[in-house]
Amino acid sequence: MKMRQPNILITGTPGVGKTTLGKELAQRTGLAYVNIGDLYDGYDEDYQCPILDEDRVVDELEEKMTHGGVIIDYHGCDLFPERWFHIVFVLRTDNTRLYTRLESRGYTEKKLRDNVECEIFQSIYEEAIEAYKAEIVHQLHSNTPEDLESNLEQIVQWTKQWIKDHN
Ligand code: DAT
Repeated sequence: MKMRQPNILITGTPGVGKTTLGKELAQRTGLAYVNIGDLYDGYDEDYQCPILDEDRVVDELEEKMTHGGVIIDYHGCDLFPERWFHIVFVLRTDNTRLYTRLESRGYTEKKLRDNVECEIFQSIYEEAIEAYKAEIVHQLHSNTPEDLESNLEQIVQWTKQWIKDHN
C-alpha cells in the first residue's frame, strides 16, 4: 500500500514568506507544493483586484488532497474543506519588515496599507482558527532567515513524525 503523507496549509498575509517556506519545505520533505494564487487567481478588471474561483479550486484539488502529501500556499484559508489539512501554519511578520517587503514588490500605497493592516489585525490567523480546530493551527515568526531555517526544521521534523505515526 502507498505510504500515507500529511497535507500542510501555509497561510498568512501576502509577503510573510509562504512561498519561500513552502518551496523549500517541499524540497526537504518530498511533498508536493501548490501555490493557489499562481495557479488560480484571475484578475477583475473592474475592481482591479485578483479573483479566485473557489469552487474550481476545491473541485480540481480534491483528488490530489485525498491522496495526501500536499503543501498548499495561499493568503486565505477558509475556502478549503477543513478535512483537507492535518496541520495549518500561519506565518507572521513585523509590520515594518512586511511594509519593506511589499514596497519592493511595487505595491500601490493603498495595497500596502491594506496588507499591513491585514497583518496588524491578524485577519488570517482569526480566519484560520474559525475554519480549523485550534489544536492544528500554529503561528510562526517569519521575520529573519533564522526564523525561516527554524520553521523549516520544525516542520520537517513534524512531517517525519506524522509519516511514522500513520504508516
Ligand atoms: P509570500 O509567499 O507570503 O507572499 P514570499 O515567500 O514571496 O512571501 O516572501 C516575500 C519576501 O520576503 C521575499 O523577498 C523573501 C522574503 N522572506 C521570506 N521569508 C523571509 C524570512 N523568514 N526572513 C527574511 N526574508 C524573508
